[in-house]
Amino acid sequence: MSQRVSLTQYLVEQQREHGRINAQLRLLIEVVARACKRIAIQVNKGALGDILGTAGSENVQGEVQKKLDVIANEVLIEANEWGGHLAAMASEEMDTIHLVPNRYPQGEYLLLFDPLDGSSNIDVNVSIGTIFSVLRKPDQHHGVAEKDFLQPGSAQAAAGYCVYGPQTTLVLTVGDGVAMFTLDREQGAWVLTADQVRIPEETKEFAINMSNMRHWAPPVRRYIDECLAGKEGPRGKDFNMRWVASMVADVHRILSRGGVFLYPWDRREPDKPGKLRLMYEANPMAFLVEQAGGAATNGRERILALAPTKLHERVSVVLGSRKEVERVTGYHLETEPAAAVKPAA
Ligand code: AHM
Ligand code: MG
Repeated sequence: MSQRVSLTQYLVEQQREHGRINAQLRLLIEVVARACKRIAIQVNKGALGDILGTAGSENVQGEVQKKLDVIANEVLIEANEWGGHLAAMASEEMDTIHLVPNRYPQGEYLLLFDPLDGSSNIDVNVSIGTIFSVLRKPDQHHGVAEKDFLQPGSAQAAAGYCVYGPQTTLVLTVGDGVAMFTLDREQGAWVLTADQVRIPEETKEFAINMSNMRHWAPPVRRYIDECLAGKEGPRGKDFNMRWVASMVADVHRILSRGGVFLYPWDRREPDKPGKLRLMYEANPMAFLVEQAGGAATNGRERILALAPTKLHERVSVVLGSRKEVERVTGYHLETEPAAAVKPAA
């Protein structure tokens, strides 16, 4: 049997041999991975634990919080407060940033997360996940303010997600390609099971919530219509469709076998640029996808190049196999800007 590489060994090598990360970032990633293990244990309890159903509260986006949203958020905060690697955290489930308490040393990093992505799937036993993004604290002053988080995705020091599915898998980039680690439950260890993951350039599989079709902008409608036309249509091939309604699971499939994922702006809420959040959903996924040779845009511009203006800012998302993303983006660029992608709101 070939030698197993643990997450710790992978990170030590990234630090020692490639000089990609420092000790604080290594600790940060290990702590996030440990928190994901704890969340996985809660997820697996299902109806046997007190984790299903709603928490009776709403988050800053006005969405009803599930018990597991709240539990996962608390697990990530508790795990990350005391290690000395962080200055502050931000989460989908918290209105404002969470500063590391004064009693602990302040680190040089900022952590953002969607503690439990795909919340609508919790109670129906479908894959869900945790998404995270790591930024460096700008060092011009001592404290941390929300504006310190408003850095473009290209500034991320690391990003990843953990998918709680048939297997529990942690997917990570520190800017040196994408590595996947599977949780060995008997050992309680993350084991490297894929490295330098590549997304095929072309695909025959798309992911979009088709029920919103009547609300889409023309470029999205055109792209999907052409896919649906199959062999007889302009694409000359049949396409398959998948939609898990957990971005982690849809992106995981795309990293594993290719495909394109779209959550575009649509006319249901015309003043919002999209459903997904830039800082802790689109940016980390875009970093991973680009590191795997794919592409990610908001329909017009590279997601990683967008300058955020708000912590909970929303964005249109098109990501996955490079040639498909280029095609969708090209269709948008051919149309009037206002009809294609709404500006940040
Ligand atoms: P969440 O973070 O509140 O769970 O919402 C994000 C999720 C994504 O994981 C998924 O791609 C999308 O919302 C599904 O939306 P829809 O309900 O329109 O299918
Ligand atoms: Mg989410």
